[in-house]
Amino acid sequence: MQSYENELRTIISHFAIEGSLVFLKANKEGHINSTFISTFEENGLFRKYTHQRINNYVFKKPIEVMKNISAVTNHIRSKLIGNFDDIDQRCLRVVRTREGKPVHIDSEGGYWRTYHYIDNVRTFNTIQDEPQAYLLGEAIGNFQLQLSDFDGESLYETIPHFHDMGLRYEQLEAALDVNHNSRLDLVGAELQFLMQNRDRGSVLWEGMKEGRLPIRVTHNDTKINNVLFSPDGAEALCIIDLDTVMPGTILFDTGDMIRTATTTGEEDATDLSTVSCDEKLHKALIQGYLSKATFLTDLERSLIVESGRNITQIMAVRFLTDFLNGDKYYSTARENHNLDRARTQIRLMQDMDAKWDILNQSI
Ligand code: GN1
Ligand code: MG
Repeated sequence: MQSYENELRTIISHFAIEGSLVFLKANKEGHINSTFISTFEENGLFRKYTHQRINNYVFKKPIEVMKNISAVTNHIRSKLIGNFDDIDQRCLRVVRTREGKPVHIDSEGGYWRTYHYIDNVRTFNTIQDEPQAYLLGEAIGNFQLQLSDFDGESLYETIPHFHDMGLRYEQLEAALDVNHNSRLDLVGAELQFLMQNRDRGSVLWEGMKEGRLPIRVTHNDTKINNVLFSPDGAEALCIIDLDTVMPGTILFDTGDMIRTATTTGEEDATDLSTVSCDEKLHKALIQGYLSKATFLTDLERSLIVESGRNITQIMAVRFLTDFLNGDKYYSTARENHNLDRARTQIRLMQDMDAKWDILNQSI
């Protein structure tokens, strides 16, 4: 970060923040955007901010991303006002530029945004126990409930066809031709498994496109570490990473929460024996979710367990695709990082299949 620090300071100076910058550090969480945390001091008071360079390889229209986020956070805030006195712990707050814009464009054309940093919270990469799984489910259900009266039509589709399984398979097929560094040699079993499971994967996207599943406002990235908990872990306070808030089926959100909150291993574990779907966490998670998601249709309810397997599948396909493309999309920290990620997702799918009847008792 050293060499970059001066440029970063210039970028930050464009945002409407009072006081002087006293500390800056990089944050390595997240696979997509580059993130930095600053501390400002003003009259002896310290405040922290999150600065992110929006990845415009992934998000082609960063300004639309920020318009969505402003609209959605304003809506959620309106629900919190009068009910909580710590609203800034429970909803992201955008800091605009000194010209009043949600994004600053730097000299290289990079798109930057700033939020108030939400301090005194904890995140988890795996769930610790059933009460925590319940809290997480409740938080995702509550997020959807808060947005259930929001006009989804007014949102931009920040990544079109994001959860379109058919398209994701086409992208995988195209990546077979790229075959970066002959990586195909390493993925025979994974590819075979994913191809065998291709048809089953279309159920959510097609159900939505064909009008059987209602379109609602969805987060689309409800992985567990996008939920901020209180320091003691006893309360799920805030859902962050609103980049992919778009119209969609709520099953995309139940799916990603199941994928990330019921697994016993890390998303990039290299020891696959650590990866399994914990049926007790699964049940608690879904019960927590259902306690808030009172708006579901019968078909939505009946597909919740399938959604967990489905979103795990789409992530397996996407990670494998990026591996074959030479790691263009997700940040990686080691040679076979995306392959390791694809393998954990496949292992999780297989374990879900093995436990299918038990998992269906969670509803
Ligand atoms: C990416 O931004 P981050 O790291 O929360 C990805 C999600 C995946 C996730 C897998 C815009 O999310 O779709 O589920 O990685 N986001 C985008 O960990 O592609
Ligand atoms: Mg994200």
